[in-house]
Amino acid sequence: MAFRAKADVWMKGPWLSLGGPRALGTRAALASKAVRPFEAIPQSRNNNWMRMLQIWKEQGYENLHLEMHQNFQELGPIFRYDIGGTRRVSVMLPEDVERLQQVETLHPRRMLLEPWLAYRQHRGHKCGVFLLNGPEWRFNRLRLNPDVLSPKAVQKYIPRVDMVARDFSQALKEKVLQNARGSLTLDIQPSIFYYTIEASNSALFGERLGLLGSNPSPASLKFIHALEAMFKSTVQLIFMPRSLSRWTSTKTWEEHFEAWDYIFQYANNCIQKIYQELALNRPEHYSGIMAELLLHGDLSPDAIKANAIELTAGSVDTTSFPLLMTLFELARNPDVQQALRQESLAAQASITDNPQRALVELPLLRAALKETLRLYPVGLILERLLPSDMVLQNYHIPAGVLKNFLVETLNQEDVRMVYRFILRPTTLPLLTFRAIN
Ligand code: 1CA
Repeated sequence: MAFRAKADVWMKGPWLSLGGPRALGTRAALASKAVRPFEAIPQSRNNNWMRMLQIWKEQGYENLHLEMHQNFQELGPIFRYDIGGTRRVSVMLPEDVERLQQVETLHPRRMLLEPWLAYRQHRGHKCGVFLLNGPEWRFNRLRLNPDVLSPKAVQKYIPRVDMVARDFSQALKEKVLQNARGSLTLDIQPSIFYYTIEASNSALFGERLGLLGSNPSPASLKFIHALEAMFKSTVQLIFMPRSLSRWTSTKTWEEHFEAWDYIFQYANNCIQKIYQELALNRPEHYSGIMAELLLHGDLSPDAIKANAIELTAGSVDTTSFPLLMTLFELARNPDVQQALRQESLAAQASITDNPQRALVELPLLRAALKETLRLYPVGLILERLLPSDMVLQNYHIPAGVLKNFLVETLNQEDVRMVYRFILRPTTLPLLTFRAIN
């Protein structure tokens, strides 16, 4: 069952009136009532042990998103449950998320991601921002911002991403034109993975891998498989205490470590090359995020490496699936596709002169990408450990470019999504790319 179809039902939930425009008034009315204790929050019926057994048996938890959805439908906009001895509360209304953000301190804390941490501890590697909490997180984050996330940094690497996007589009066009009917029907997923790896490698390390040609590189193929194995084993391990899983899931731990070993080896290889080149001479031009970080020297080489690994591993699936799903939605919503094409044709000249303008001159494309992320969120949950007690829903919560192509599909059915730490489509209908000018 598709996530989107489910989302439609959500919107019709009777309690959702709370989240409408009258939400503030409703909240004011609620505030006059006595705050109810934590224990009064509706509790998910799912049994902890049964869940662990099921994950162990099925080697995954592919329907987590559907279960969450069902819980919200049955229990309302807030519910609680226990996983591995930790009390958790799930909320989904924007007003509740807003209030959570308001109590956030300079040092927001997330749950520890045990399997990922265990790997790093065991191999003696440092953690990057994704796995850090507290002051250490802030220290790293503040030093990464200027070269990774700031608008100035983004402006610097956009031309590199733009170049890869143009090459990708060109390679696709050549394949389309080789065919007699001027169209190409394929499962585009593997090509998209190569595109995102190529783009990310270019922005991070200033190096082109040449993945857009006709022969896939064995190293990158292995890298993609390792990511897949890492995500799959993550889910098999996160819902069980380590003390238990080390006995019940030895093989899964082995697979998890083996997958990370390859991911680290792959990323290290990229990092080593840039170390050596920077040691030999200082580049005259901008040569990617990593070079900037190393030259600025605000973070230690080990910390830069830890964060570079997260960026390398974290930039593949998180960008590939949204792009894939955007193409799919455009294929089955031809009117929207037409409108996007008009927009990019109008902006073409300006963006060719100045790739940075893509960020401001394509508002419809931007909205389409955001809509894809709403329909098919890569990440299912955003979590925080509460820094202080608070009240939610009147319950007390204690501390703790694609141009010149037409994309078509025969498939109008929704796509089934599965949770493998990232939310991803199981299978995809064939897409047909047709040359239109
Ligand atoms: C973190 C760094 C890394 C790999 C990835 C890819 C998967 C991402 C990771 C990261 C961040 C957290 C995400 C996860 C998919 C689901 C998850 C977005 C970018 C969440 C957690 O080495 O949504 O709430």
